Amino acid sequence: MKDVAVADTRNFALVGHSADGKTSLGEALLFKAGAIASLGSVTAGSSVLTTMPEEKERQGSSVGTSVYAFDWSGKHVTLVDTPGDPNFQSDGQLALHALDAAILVVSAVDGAKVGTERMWRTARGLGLSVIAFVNGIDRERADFDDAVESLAKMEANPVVLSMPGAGGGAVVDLLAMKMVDDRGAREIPAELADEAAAARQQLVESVAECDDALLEKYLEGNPLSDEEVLGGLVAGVRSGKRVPVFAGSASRAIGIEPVLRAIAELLPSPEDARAWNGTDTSSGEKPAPPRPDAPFAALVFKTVIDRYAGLLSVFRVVSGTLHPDTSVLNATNGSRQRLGKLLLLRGHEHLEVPAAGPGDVVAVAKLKDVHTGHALCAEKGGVKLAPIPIPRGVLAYAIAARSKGDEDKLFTSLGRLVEEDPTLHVDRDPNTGQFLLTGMGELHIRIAAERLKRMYGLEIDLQRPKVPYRETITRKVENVEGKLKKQTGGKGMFGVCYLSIEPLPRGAGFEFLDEIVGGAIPRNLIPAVEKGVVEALQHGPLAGFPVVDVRVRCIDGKHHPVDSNEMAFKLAGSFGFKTAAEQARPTVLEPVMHVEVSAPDEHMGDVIGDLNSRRGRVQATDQLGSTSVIKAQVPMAEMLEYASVLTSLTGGKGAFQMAFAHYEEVPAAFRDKIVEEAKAASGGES
Ligand SMILES: Nc1nc2c(ncn2[C@@H]2O[C@H](COP(=O)(O)OP(=O)(O)OP(=O)(O)O)[C@@H](O)[C@H]2O)c(=O)[nH]1
Ligand SMILES: [Mg+2]
Repeated sequence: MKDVAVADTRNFALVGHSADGKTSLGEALLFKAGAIASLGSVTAGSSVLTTMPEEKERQGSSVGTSVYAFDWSGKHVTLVDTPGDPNFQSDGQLALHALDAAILVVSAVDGAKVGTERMWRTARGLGLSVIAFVNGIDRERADFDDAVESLAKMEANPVVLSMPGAGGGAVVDLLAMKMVDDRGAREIPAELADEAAAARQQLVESVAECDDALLEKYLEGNPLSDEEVLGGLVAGVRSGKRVPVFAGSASRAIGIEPVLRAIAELLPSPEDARAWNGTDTSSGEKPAPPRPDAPFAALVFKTVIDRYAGLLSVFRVVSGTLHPDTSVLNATNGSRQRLGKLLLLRGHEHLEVPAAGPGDVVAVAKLKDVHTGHALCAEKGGVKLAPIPIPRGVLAYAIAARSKGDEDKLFTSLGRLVEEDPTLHVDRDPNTGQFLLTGMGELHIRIAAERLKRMYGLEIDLQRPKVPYRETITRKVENVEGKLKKQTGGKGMFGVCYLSIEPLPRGAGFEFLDEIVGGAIPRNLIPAVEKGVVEALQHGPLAGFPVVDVRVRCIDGKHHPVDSNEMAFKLAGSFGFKTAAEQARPTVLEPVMHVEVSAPDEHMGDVIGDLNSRRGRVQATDQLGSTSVIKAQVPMAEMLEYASVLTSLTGGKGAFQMAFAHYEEVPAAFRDKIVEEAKAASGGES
């Protein structure tokens, strides 16, 4: 990296749907590039990209991104393997925000799926160059043409650069017009010659369409030279107008060489890749294209806890050249940072390097106040990049240390885990005092629990996610007395307030109005009444859930010149509200979620039927290629185990996202059940 020019630097992420062969392709690329001596297997746990024990336990299925830097044919390349499972896909999306290109891995058997399309849209949305690898051409039922067609349906404008040959044991490279298999390149066999010639013509035509000058030449009947075809392709890829498609088998390392060449020849260098979001503080303009002699700027897209090195911040240098032992600024939170050694990542191995320039990915250990998503910049400013947005988790589980002695450890260990994975959140439930761990889905939380055990020896129990219910009132109640009168020894406590309460619209929260006239309650003691009411709001009259969407008017009161004090009016306010709320026909509110389900068309009926049975309201259905997207609102209580339901409804081809929408009144039949359960739970605690 020190002596490699920016023009010879490449970085890309391997993205796609779960289990379509991203990690296997990464391994095969490293093997064919000579970066590793033998081809490891994902399933056997011997891939250099399978670094976490949690991955080895799950047949190599990735749960986090892996970074591997290698040199090939004069190019310095950084490969980032990303997970396909929706529980962990956000890790890959963070990486895309920091990289220049993506290789979209598509199954030759199923074609593009929900996860394929999601990552394609993210990559394109960010302006990355994309190439596609149709993987598994050796498999029974593989259909390369169908897979290419599925890419066309999601508007990727595929252009085929290599096609399967010899029953999936070789590919025909349509740029070199050679057949490539285990033993190298050779002439295209006669039985494939016609098919290959037709495919080559399609390729030339598609490339010519990207460039007016080429198109004119082509339409006039002049053949395009190899250089012109390559030039047109480069323009097509870098502008996002074309997605070159390669056929192959990752696990058998077939069809890999043409992909390596495409990385070197078609993917952009950092200088001519995407534009960056941010401001150049010296000019106030958008950042200029990256240069090695410009001020330093970088984006942190990953944080890992390394067994030996401790916390590692992994970042992509956007501009400038960084050396070890340099002070920089965290552009996102303003903190000063002293960076120590620069580490190049090769799976779980680190290699100290003397410098890192535009396009390079390096890690630095033990930074404080630097988190995933943050931007770093030179001490004197320069380019301040916009931070990477962090997706928020949606599902909260109550957690507790299994053994009582571990409770202190729980908090610190969770803190470190959240450092590593910003899509995890820890909160404390104000009602129960329990710790809540929020993540992207059930599997995300379970893997987090496994990591706590492995790294800190801490075992935790997960309880079914808790639904944050609320209470509210449904009618107006006027002039309710709240009174405290007490005589102990010579000293008394006295305070009386009269409250009127009424419902407010959903989401309005709480309002307190002071309507006291004539000093019935002294001015300075009215805030005490409000404090008492706010305290009483924490535990509703029905089931003890917090009360929301209510207006409280304090309309009258009584006081005593000696015995009235803050404590007395606080208690009076609290009693008054409790009495009033009980009379105001209280009810329970539940959170309703915006849910977006994507699934292949043929499962749409089942998915909608199931959502209806979950008290869901379907609001819209959209068509994205052969995928249907269903938008609905569904009570959170009905969605707690939806991930596994959707998997069985769609044979693993569906995906969903959800986010909080609003609170709504629970139907009477459910309300009674919720109240009963809450009472049983609080009875059990005391
Ligand atoms: N027959 C065949 N099997 C393959 C091929 N590529 C990968 N596999 C197998 O498919 C399975 C999944 O491969 P991975 O490389 O782990 O897929 P992935 O996309 O990284 O999966 P996630 O990280 O879980 O999203 C493994 O069992 C591989 O051995 C291929 O070209 N042919
Ligand atoms: Mg993987």
